[in-house]
Amino acid sequence: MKLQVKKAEVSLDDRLEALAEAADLAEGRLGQEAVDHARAVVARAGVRRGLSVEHTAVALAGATGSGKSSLFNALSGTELATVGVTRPTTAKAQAALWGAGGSGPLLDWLDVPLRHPVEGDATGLILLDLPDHDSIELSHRREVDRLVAAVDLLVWVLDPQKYADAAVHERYLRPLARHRDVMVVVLNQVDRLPERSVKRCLDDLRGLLAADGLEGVPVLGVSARTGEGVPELRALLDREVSRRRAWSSRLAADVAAAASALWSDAPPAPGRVAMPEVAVSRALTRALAHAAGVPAVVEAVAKSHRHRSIAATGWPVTRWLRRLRPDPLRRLHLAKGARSSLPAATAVEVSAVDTALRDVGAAASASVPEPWATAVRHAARSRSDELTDSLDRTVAEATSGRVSGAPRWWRVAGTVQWLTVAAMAAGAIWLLVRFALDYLMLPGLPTPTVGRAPWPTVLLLGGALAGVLFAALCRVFAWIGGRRRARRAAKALRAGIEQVAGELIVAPTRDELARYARFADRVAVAAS
Ligand SMILES: Nc1nc2c(ncn2[C@@H]2O[C@H](COP(=O)(O)OP(=O)(O)OP(=O)(O)O)[C@@H](O)[C@H]2O)c(=O)[nH]1
Ligand SMILES: [Mg+2]
Repeated sequence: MKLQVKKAEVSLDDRLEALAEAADLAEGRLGQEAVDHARAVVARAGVRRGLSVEHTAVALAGATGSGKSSLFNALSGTELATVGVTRPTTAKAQAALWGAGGSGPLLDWLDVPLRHPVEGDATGLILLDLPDHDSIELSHRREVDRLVAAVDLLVWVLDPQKYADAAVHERYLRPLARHRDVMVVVLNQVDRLPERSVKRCLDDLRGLLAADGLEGVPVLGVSARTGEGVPELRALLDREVSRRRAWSSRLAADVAAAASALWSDAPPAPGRVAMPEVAVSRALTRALAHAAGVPAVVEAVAKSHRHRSIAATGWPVTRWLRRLRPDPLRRLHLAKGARSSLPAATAVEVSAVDTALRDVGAAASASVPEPWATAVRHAARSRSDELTDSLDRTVAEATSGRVSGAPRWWRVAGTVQWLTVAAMAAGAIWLLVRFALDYLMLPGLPTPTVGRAPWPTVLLLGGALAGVLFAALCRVFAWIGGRRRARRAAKALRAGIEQVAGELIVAPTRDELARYARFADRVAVAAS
């Protein structure tokens, strides 16, 4: 994949900052080793740039007997390094310094106490003779690894017998593929090869290096014994040292390598990460609503309205019976903070929520590579244990106030009902008075009639009939009103549930996606 960020545009500072942020963003998402490595690179870079940038630390690294110490002596024109026949010979690194002034802290940091200023131009070259990387001594290998990770320029000293050894290619050269700008490979002991084989050997070595991802790395044939190729190598090193860029190229290569370790595959170009829209789906709202007992609550809202409507507008003769029954909504105990009497979500409801959560995670992570996709899926359910309480609270809030609030027509209808009772009572009393007078054989009162029906009878029966019929009419209105209230309650509940889902499910998912997008952007900048 081609990177959009051009090398020249991003400074080392910016890349280090990007790597540090990428490591922080990757914490807990990616392997801890890669995260720690990135942080170590940032820390090491911080130290190296604070030390002498006038000096370039060049290490001669290679297998035992390849001739590192011999080459060290040949390059420095000294006999400082011990060249031995017993293997391994060099146990501790030592340094030859061309222009020692100010190099102390750098060599302290490199932890190389053996230092030898040499005659010649004060170029700023610090040449290090390393122990053998393939040593039987663990301390040698440690010393090599430490310095290979820290120096500014690496010279790999190979020899005709062992230049193809897997050890150096697999352990060092291939992992350092990003460091090709700060690497030189020499084939030492070419004096031991017949002249016609030298070129073939060098070509073979170049082929192996290309397979390591190190195409274009300078490859020189030299002989520490005869001095062949040594001036060329020295000139190449002097050129690099005079540019005073090896230290920053090395750090840039470290940053790039650490960034690609954070991103196991090739990083995408910044801004290219497709961010899916995460929203509260209908399926999710429905699943949460069912789990929270919304259908039961909505039904109770309708029933409660009808219950109270009948209690207020029903036939007064029988409606007191209604008052003995509890309000269906109050019976659910939905008050805030209290434990409601709603039945707990069934297994089917719980698994429906689970499926809906998984769907949200799957949709959000579809275009995200692993292991970030797993992190996004986890984020979708990271707060799911808060769902039950939050939904209970939302249901309580959305239904509070729905038990009170009587429509004005209830009072009018109630008054009308009392008028029918009053008519009934008047008729009854009138009839009773008539009955009493009759019983006492007193002269009766005149009884006016409506058509042929006497008034007291009309009042009694008419009142009763009117009351019952009016109560029936009120029931129709109560039913309609109940339905309307239930609809309103359902809407409020849905809005509340959508809010809970937004807060507890969608927001953490979006946050994780944003974190991933920022990470991808930072890694691309660091790896550029
Ligand atoms: N013929 C030939 N022999 C060489 C050359 N360079 C080194 N040698 C010999 O190879 C042997 C090992 O050389 P050293 O310089 O000690 O090798 P080294 O890489 O420092 O070895 P360690 O310190 O054990 O890692 C010595 O006997 C050298 O004389 C060369 O260019 N040609
Ligand atoms: Mg040696």
